[in-house]
Amino acid sequence: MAFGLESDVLLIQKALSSNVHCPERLVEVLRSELRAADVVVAGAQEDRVVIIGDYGPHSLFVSSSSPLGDHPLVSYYRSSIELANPASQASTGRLSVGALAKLATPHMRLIALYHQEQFPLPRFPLGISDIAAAVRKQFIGRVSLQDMQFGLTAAGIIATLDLDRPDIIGISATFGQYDILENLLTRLPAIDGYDPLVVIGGSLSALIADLLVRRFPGLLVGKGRGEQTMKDVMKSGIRSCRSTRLVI
Ligand code: B12
Repeated sequence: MAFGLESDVLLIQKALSSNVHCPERLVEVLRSELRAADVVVAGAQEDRVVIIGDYGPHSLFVSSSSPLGDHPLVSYYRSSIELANPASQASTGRLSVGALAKLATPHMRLIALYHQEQFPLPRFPLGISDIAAAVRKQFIGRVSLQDMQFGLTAAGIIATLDLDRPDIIGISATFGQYDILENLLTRLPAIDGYDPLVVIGGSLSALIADLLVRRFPGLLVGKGRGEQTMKDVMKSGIRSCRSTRLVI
């Protein structure tokens, strides 16, 4: 079969299940294994779709659960997608260049802070996990996560931001984490030629929102549930607010 379609679909399905917690790594694996440039992983953990935009003259679509024709991503982009086999979980087809770009950008990085000295026990980063799932279900842009509990320092976070340059940064701050937040927000403007939209949320941010926007001009502070806020931020097209001070 052209391009070993069956074996490529198997490879994608295997990679989907072994990288279920890390869509970023899944993209890397598929880029290297399939020698493809346009690889997009969309949707939340339980219902992902892999799209290989440059699969020969076509695109290749593989869903982790439902038949592609029933997947909400396909309904959302219905005027931009044509599938050869919508009743299956894998199909070749076509996707417009505009839709592919909309699925891949902007890039939002969500960061959960951690202070071992303040709270040494492990915590599930529920705030950023919920926000990531909600944003991923919107099928606009991509989301990556960083949890400081995996041994990251503030300097390490700044270094990866410098490398990855996400368009939007969301930081979740709770009790006892002001010093790390301050550390990050003070270092961020020192990254040369980088002006992301920075949104802060979580219980501590809500409590000190006014102080934060006075101290760090250009910051957006979300005082409520972050799911809708970050979905709106993704859709809004706002990519920098250096001159604003906003609490929403
Ligand atoms: C469960 C819980 C815990 C669990 C955590 C379990 C886990 N995550 O694995 C445990 C028992 C470990 C815990 C510990 C502590 N907790 Co506690 N905890 C809670 C509780 C009851 C729920 C938090 C939760 O998980 N919510 C569900 C998730 C999905 O929501 P969320 O994290 O709040 O995130 C939402 C929003 O905040 C917002 N958001 C979050 N991040 C971001 C980022 C952006 C960019 C945006 C826009 C929005 C946003 O959107 C999210 C989704 O809707 C809250 C009270 C409450 N009802 O909220 C207290 C609460 C968070 N805890 C509190 C405290 C004080 C503590 C401790 C200091 C207690 C202690 N003395 O040891 C420690 C500190 C932990 C730490 N700093 O690491 C305070 C924090 C006060 C403050 N000013 O920050 C709270 C608010 C209780 C209170 N009213 O006093 N806690």
